[in-house]
Amino acid sequence: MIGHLSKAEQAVLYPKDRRLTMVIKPYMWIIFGAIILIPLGAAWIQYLFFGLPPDPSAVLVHLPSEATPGFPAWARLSHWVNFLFLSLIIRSGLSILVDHPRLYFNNGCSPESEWVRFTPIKVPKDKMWTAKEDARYISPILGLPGYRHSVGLARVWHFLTVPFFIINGIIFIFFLFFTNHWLRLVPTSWQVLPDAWNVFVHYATFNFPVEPNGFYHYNALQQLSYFAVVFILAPLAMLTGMAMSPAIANRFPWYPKLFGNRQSARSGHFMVMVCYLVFILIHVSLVVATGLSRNMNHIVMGTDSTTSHLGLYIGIGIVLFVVLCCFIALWLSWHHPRPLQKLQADINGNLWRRSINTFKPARYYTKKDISPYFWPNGKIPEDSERWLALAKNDFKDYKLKITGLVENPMELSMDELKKIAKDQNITMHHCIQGWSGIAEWGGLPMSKLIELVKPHANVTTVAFYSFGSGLYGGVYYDTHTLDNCKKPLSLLAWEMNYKPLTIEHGAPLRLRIENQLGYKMVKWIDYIEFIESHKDVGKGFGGKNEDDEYFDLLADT
Ligand SMILES: Nc1nc2c(c(=O)[nH]1)N[C@H]1C(S)=C(S)[C@@H](COP(=O)(O)O)O[C@H]1N2
Ligand SMILES: [Mo]
Repeated sequence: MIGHLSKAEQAVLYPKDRRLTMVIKPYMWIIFGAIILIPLGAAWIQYLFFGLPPDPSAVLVHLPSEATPGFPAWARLSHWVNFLFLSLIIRSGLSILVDHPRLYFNNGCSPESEWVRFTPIKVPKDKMWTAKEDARYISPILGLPGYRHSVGLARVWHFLTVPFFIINGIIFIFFLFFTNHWLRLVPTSWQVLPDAWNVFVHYATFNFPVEPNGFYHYNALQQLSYFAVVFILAPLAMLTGMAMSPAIANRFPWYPKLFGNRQSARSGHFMVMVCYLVFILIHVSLVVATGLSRNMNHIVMGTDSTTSHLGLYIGIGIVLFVVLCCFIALWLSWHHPRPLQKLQADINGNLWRRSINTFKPARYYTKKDISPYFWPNGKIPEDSERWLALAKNDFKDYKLKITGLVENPMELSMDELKKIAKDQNITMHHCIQGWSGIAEWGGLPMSKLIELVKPHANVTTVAFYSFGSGLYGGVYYDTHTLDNCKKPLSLLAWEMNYKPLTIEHGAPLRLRIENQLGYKMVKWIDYIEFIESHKDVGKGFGGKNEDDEYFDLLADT
């Protein structure tokens, strides 16, 4: 599959160590154990000491008689469309997850504070260990596009699918309430709760309840589960997903707090996925166990035939089609990544440019929020003779060059930069890989620099070039819209957590643009260039990671 890639790319994407594990902290085993064992235990106690409760499926008080039986075409169609989209979303989500294979409940992502890790590696304490090194391999059978550090393309699939998944959901809910089909899905009486419990006691103790014909009725537990998948899981997936956006979190910092914090939102997003998987597993098992052919006639053909196998055959065809789609997605990812990246930019990049990217980051965090740990990323420019020489002398000879389409090109030493102005912000950093951290940053507001150099009227973009190189070699750089550079909190930082910026975090100078993801914040800055379009530099996609790793593009303006 990846045979056409260069040796350097293969070394990153297909490393020697491809072990995947799952190490869960004991306290989380206890919580998960309790969630599973308490209801099971209660069901068994009730069964053993008080006997089996009556089977409510025989009575069905909660299903009003006016509900039309069967599955209209829109319900069947959206069911299968949903299956396709969920396959793509979950598989790409797994690829994103293993790019930072740890989940936490704290913003700072300190090593060993994770409640689960999917890597056998403990973060070494005696050397620099970057988040990129920490990324894990996932088989393309599970992940889309799979392999290692393919988060750019995984995001392309995740975000290409999400709008259509949402539209499909909206269409489904629209039809649901415009017909009386909703009566089948939405409980109309609280009686559904005790009934669902009674059904659960039956299942849990292997006294299988009377199976209502799903064409006419669901049992109470079934109805509650379907209701929860549509009206609880799907919205939770979207809301926790949004809590991970830097543009949203740094403009409305209260928002991720609805879920605890940014990392518990990420953990929640993962748990929603687990709930979907558990639901799919039980749903499919029961569809098979309670009359596969008949059930498939319901959801494929919309008929209640017990003799025909047509629904089953077509259903198998649909499943094979979804598998084929997953293969095509994989093939496209590895053979035609660029058009995918552009398509995603055309759809979401434009959508976001007009919506969340207009948000102005706000000052919100205080000293006590500063994370005790901050993951480092990127390659220290040890292969740059110029940077090494400057570092040796503590950057006393460093001069920041500002060139391009400006009235006043400049070369400024650190002392000169510091004399212009200084601003300090405490903000949350969002790495595309999934980790975050809160830190104080001190430095020159980009807006002040822009005032000094006076860009020409045709400038739309500012490019920042590093002394360091990218993952596959070549100068690391990234671009930002002039508009984003002028936003409050956009800084050329020489200070982190009230101390001079360390080598690890980008000395002598690094960028902070707080509505953007981490990879856009160039460290070890060499020079700055004001340009007409990001297409004029590098390979023309707006940054080193955009060029080489298909990270999110800035939308064309
Ligand atoms: N020159 C350079 N700058 C870079 C990178 C890099 O690889 N090279 N990585 C980026 C990424 S992906 C992130 S998340 C942040 C990390 O900043 P930190 O090391 O201070 O946490 O730096 C960004 N700036
Ligand atoms: Mo990052």
